[in-house]
Amino acid sequence: MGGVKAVTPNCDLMLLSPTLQKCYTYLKMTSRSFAAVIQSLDEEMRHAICIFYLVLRALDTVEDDMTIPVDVKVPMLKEFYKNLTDPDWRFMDSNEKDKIVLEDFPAISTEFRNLRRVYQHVIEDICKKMGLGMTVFLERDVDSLAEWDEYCHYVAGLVGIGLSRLFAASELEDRIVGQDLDLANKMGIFLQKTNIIRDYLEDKKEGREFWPKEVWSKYGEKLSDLAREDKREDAVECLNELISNALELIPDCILYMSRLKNQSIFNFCAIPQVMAIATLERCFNNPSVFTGVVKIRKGEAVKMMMTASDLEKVKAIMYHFTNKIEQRIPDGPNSSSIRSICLSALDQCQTSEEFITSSIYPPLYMSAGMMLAAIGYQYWSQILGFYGTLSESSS
Ligand code: IN0
Repeated sequence: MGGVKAVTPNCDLMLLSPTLQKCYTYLKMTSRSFAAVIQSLDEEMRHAICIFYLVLRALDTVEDDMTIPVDVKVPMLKEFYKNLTDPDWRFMDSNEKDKIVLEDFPAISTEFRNLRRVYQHVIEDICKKMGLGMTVFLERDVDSLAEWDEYCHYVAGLVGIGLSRLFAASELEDRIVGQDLDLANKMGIFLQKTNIIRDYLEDKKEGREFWPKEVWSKYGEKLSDLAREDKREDAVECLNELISNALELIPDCILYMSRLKNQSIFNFCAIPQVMAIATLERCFNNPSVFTGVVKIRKGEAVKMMMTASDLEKVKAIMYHFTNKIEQRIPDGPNSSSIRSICLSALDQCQTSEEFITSSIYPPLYMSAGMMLAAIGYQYWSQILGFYGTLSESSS
């Protein structure tokens, strides 16, 4: 039951220093379900990634805060990495939901300085590059697809690069994992493109635009036009084109994951990836993206987290959702290019019979009972406890 072990934290919080305990408390407050996945990482990696996650969350909270004037925000982002070595730096003027990580940044920076030097170097370097990169897009829109990749590189690709260097530095993974920066970057870009696609409406409400103009300008005068009722058909065509752009990354993400040897690192990487493909499948050809929130159901999410425990199973999940997309491609100007992208992804997801989707994804009416019988109530209650806050909107 690799999947079950995967989400069962195996560290005793009470044994940690008070500041580290605070860090794990903030982790749970900010990342909800993902905190359990971080806590189940092997000892060697766990604290470094917890701190990395919180530092990134702090940086992201500054970037997101529309109440900070741009002339204040730009130097704050550029110099953010310096806060890691300043025991006193904190920021009390944020109104964002995760402001706690800025208000009690000294707890995080204290634990940062307790990490091994190699880990500190990686985290500091990524912070420096990300802070600088974020400022580029405060003053510039995402126009071309190349710029879409560039923006996603700054906010998520760099995370993939940093994580991969941490994995390699821990020696739990081969050096190649920390050296192949292109693949590490793509892991992050895949997650971020999925977020941007899913969050169209939420970002629109907050006056933020992350869909690339090169694509949406084919379907409307302004990006916000895509939310208009009379534009639904164009909007969905645009949505599908962006989803197919994200799907192009699947083969490289699989290649990245195929290099991972450590079970806890594999789970940590695979869980967000399978969530992303499920989210893309939900969004594909779905006009609800322009009218409300599209999220995967809690039951579905839990099932995937438990299943994403080895490469064959991850491939089977990817196959399952890409196949569902492929079956739903509507006729239109992009249908043949979307189809060929799906087919290349499906090709990379070929796996042995025993893992094909019908066994991983039995019909809904059977799955609950089968899963309960298979793994027992004890595990379910534990996992559902951790993931109890996931996607309240459904299931
Ligand atoms: C992440 C990534 C993440 C995890 C594992 C490997 C990665 C490789 C490359 C890039 C990112 C990788 O995963 C988290 C997942 C997460 O936070 N999920 C949320 C759900 C949600 O929709 O927000 C949850 O509460 O479960 C992630 O999304 N990001 C992230 C941030 C820091 C770190 Cl250390 C790892 C954010 C982002 C922007 C995609 C990089």
